[in-house]
Amino acid sequence: ENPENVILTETDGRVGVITLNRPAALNALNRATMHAVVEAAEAFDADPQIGAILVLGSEKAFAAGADIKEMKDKSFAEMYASDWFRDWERLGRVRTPLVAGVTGYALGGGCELAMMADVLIAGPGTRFGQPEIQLGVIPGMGGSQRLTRSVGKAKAMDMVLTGRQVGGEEAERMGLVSRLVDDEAVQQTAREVAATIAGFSTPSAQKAKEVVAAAFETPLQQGLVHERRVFHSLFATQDQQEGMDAFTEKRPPRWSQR
Ligand code: CO8
Repeated sequence: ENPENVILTETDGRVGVITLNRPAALNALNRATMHAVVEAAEAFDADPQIGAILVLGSEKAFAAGADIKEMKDKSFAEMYASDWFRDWERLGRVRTPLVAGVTGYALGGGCELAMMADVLIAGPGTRFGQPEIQLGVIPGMGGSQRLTRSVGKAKAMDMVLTGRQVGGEEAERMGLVSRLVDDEAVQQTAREVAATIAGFSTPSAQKAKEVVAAAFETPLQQGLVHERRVFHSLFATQDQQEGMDAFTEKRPPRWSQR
């Protein structure tokens, strides 16, 4: 396996696409892959031509977790000193909206990576799970926190304590999935959703992501004030003028985007 190829990147219009590419390991997230995903996402985030980032896996596996073989013989001291998984915090700081097209297994770190997306598209055949308890550990890339915030205690405890896999339909009912489509349509739909987002004004898409994400971090009153201030700030952009002029003139807007 060539560490250069653990992911594939391409641009599709204004969408930056990251495809996990370790088919023989069901896209298990080893350090090289984690690093490559984070670097690619940051590069797209810095690129003014990109308005959304799309993360895809393969038909069989979005990602079957952190790489168990890479971790298995590590000591506590090694895990602690290297702060294993800390790189993912950088993905959380990416301002460009992140869409995931999740097909096949999304287990452990794969489920956690999917939950880092702002919009998650899945199909009935997608399988979400936090099976770490079956390995004598617990989720380590945000599973206990992001899953609980998105589906509540009852479902999160069930998944984290039993390791039970949840299919796409149940996951959608639980609130884990933004849109459930046919399995064969997941990647294409995710591409279209990313293209839609990338077609809007970049400042408003980034600010929309920022304020929704803030709802998980802040008390309501503070979040409402933050939203209002960010809303006000968009009146400093050309795109606000253009969007509202276009509506009034009954024509499509021409975004300056960035
Ligand atoms: N890591 C490494 N290799 C993997 C992983 C993984 N997570 N998942 C699959 N593979 C490998 C298999 O070992 C196999 O390799 P080989 O051909 O060399 O034997 C290859 O991928 C194909 O897999 P299978 O033959 O097992 O395929 P099946 O279709 O039979 O089964 C499953 C698919 C059900 C997805 C099965 O592979 C499986 O159960 N995988 C592991 C799922 C799992 O437990 N994931 C959680 C990992 S732990 C984690 O993500 C977070 C840990 C947090 C630790 C906190 C530290 C701070």
